[in-house]
Amino acid sequence: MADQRSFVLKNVPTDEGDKFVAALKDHGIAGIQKYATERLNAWRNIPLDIAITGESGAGKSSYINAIRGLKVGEEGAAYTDVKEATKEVKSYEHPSNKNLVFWDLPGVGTENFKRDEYHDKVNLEKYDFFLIFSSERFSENDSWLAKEIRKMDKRFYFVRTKVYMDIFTEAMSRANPRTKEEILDTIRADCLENLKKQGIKDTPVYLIDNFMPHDYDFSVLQIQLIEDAPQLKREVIAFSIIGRSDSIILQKKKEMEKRIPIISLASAVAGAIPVPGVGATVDVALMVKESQFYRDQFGLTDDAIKKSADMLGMQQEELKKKLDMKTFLINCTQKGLIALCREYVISEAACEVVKFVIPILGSAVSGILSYKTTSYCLTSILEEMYEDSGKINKKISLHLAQSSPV
Ligand SMILES: Nc1nc2c(ncn2[C@@H]2O[C@H](COP(=O)(O)OP(=O)(O)OP(=O)(O)O)[C@@H](O)[C@H]2O)c(=O)[nH]1
Ligand SMILES: [Mg+2]
Repeated sequence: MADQRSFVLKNVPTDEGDKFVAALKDHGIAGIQKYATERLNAWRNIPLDIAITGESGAGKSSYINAIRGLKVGEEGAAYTDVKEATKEVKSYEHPSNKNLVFWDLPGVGTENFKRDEYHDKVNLEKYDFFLIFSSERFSENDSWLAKEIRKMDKRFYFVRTKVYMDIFTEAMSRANPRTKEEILDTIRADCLENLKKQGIKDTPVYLIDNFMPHDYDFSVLQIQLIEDAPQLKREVIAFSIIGRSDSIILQKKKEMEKRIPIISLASAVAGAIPVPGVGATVDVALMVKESQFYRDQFGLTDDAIKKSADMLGMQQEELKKKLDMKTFLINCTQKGLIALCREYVISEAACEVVKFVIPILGSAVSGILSYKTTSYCLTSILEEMYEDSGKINKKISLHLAQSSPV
């Protein structure tokens, strides 16, 4: 039995295999289950502190509200104003992950936060990562901040806000307004040029508007945060961000795909529910939990669908029907998933696995079949939900493009 399990562990396509073998050796099957659950939830316990800094009025607090989906006046929203608003450092936990913390810093260079006191007053040392915000022309305070962060050997991105206003103002003020792309190119080139003058050449610049999170570089910025973080921190951001853009859901899908081998492995060695008709058992409870996680991540829960439908001025059911969403046909209960597993087990792909391994392995085949079954099932559900989420994105983008005045 132990040999068979080791065989399964060594032959599954995951770099987590050795850790599972160690857990099995030390604590038996219970060790495997425990390790899998801990590994799947590890991202929830990794702290990541992101400082939002820049001059007063740049839109720092508004950005925090935008990523948390809140408006000033709603419970938990950051206070913003047309005059200096944030007078002390305040932290905002991400609604879906309390360890991902955005720190709303007061503006640099004001009477209350003079530049030479700023570093100590806001304790710049304590953050993992910085976003420097600016809303107009690149300022001396911006370059001072960039250099200060560099001195600590930490990373930052430069974020230019209120770009919708720039485009709007251009249309109002010029006889021959430049195109949206020309204006954005000009702003970007100016920021990069100014950073270069400070000897900073490799810092990305993102152009956003806090009130249009579906547009400009808003979601590109969130994706970049994920890509630049090390694996576990990457999971923290990918699974915490709320976003409807294609790039965000793709990033989420990529991170969720990496979890499938872990779950399949746990299912192969410790699955207890038999798939009728074959000698495979699966950990269906783990699969149910994971498919609910997908639904949550892709904005396909009832609440999330309602929000999207409201935005589009539709009823939930109308939206599901119009987009021909398949997700809701998947029955993510224990019974529903077992039926889906069975579909795989009687498919040709599974027969191939059986034919190939039975002569060599004898009864170890059940572990492999369980692994493949779980993996197939989760991959199909993930794919289906990803597609449905993409359909909603497309519909919303179209709707926003049609209702934008510029
Ligand atoms: N049009 C537009 N207005 C914005 C944007 N971001 C912020 N604002 C407005 O700009 C003003 C200042 O925004 P805040 O978010 O309070 O700026 P802050 O950087 O937090 O300022 P301090 O707290 O004083 O440091 C508010 O009136 C916001 O509504 C944006 O992207 N577009
Ligand atoms: Mg503020």
